[in-house]
Amino acid sequence: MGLFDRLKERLSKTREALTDGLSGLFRGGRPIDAALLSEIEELLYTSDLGAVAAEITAELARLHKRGEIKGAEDVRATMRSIMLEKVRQEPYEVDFSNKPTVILVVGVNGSGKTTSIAKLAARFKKQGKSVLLGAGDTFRAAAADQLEIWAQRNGADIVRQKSGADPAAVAYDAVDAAVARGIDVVLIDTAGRLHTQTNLMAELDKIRRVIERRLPGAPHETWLVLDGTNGQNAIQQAKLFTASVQVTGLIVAKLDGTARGGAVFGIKDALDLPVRFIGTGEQLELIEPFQPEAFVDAIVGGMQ
Ligand SMILES: Nc1nc2c(ncn2[C@@H]2O[C@H](COP(=O)(O)OP(=O)(O)OP(=O)(O)O)[C@@H](O)[C@H]2O)c(=O)[nH]1
Ligand SMILES: [Mg+2]
Repeated sequence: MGLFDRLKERLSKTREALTDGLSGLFRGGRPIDAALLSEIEELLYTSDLGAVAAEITAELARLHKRGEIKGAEDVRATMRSIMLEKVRQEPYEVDFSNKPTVILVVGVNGSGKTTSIAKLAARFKKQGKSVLLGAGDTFRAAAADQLEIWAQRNGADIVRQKSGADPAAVAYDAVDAAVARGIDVVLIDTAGRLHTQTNLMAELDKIRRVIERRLPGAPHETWLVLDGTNGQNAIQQAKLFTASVQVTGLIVAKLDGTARGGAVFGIKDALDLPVRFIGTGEQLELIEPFQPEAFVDAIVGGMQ
């Protein structure tokens, strides 16, 4: 299966909710009028596309007045262009020019940090990079164990300490080991935390400072992992999180399964941060760079 087909397949629930709903509304050659437009708006809301619903409906009404909306295909094309506008961002490739490139991964509890790190490790390995994982979640012993299993499976190195150790010390050791071993990429896991836990937020700051002390300029990226199934809640948490931690990009996990693909639109609307990767399942290979066009096409179908 090609990468785009896989993305389509993983996001099929979101797409089907939308496109099946749309064909349902147009069944029987129903004319386009105010009632139909408001049903389209409703459909967007029920398909978890509330973040683009108002804009799409306003644009449809405007085009309809000018006689430019003839049927479902025109509606879909309008949806596509507004969705694209919403998620547009500069093309991006991970910059591996720093050796090691240090990536710190943060987020609230259970958002998908450790899983995303394992997936990224597998991905970077496949790209020929040597990878070292820093088990900075020393809060739960199980977290480092989980990471160690992933590391073994991926052929990555891991630096861990006993549970309860200072996460900043683990981060320091990880970067130190990566420098000594000539490793390309260091991914540093952290324990889940809420923005209200002041001491834990300060701990993130300490982790950053200690990494920077060992390797000036590092961490080169700090990625905030959001749980795509958490909707408004995830957005609210992310706003508060990014107010106290310097984040360079987002990973939106768990876009598969339920019809939650639309979460990305709300996230892009609310946060002025690029989405770097999306997680579309529990398996190791189910992480993809976020590419606006492919993403929108997977949700609403491509140009015909
Ligand atoms: N369906 C699906 N599940 C995911 C995805 N990413 C992570 N998960 C699941 O989400 C749950 C939490 O993932 P973790 O990676 O442990 O989350 P975490 O942020 O490290 O959690 P804490 O360390 O406890 O804060 C696990 O059951 C994962 O399998 C994804 O893209 N899709
Ligand atoms: Mg974790």
